[in-house]
Amino acid sequence: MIQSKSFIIPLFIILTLAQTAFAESESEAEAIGSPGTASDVSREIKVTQIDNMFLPNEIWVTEGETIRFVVNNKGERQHEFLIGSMHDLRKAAKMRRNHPDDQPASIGMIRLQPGEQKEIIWKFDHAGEIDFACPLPGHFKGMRGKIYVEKK
Ligand SMILES: [Cu+2]
Repeated sequence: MIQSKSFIIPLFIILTLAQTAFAESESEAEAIGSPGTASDVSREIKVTQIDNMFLPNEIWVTEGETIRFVVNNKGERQHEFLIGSMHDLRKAAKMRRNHPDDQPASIGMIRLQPGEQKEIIWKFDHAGEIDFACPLPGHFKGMRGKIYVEKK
């Protein structure tokens, strides 16, 4: 009896911890929002890329808004625009450092050549702070920005 109890309790703790970890990663994914559809766009925001900075690098939106980001690369280098949690952005930056020849494609990411303009539509479901960056090697430190999602 005592033996089975001492087995069940640690198992319970492990399951609880696993559940908490899952819930956290799920809420983090939810918090950054998701790709939006053109028909839901409520506002357009222009973002300019230079070598190596975003203008603006602080953006305010309201919870529930779907934004069309019109991104212009006015620099002389290739840049990316990637929306995500700081954890995701760091991971992307590390990947690009380690595999510079890969052509990564992911949700919430666009890559622009000098002079190019591209769009990305994003829906902000939850209030909070979301990061964006250019994760390319040598750019990541300076090319960062924040999106503040304010409560409705
Ligand atoms: Cu860049």
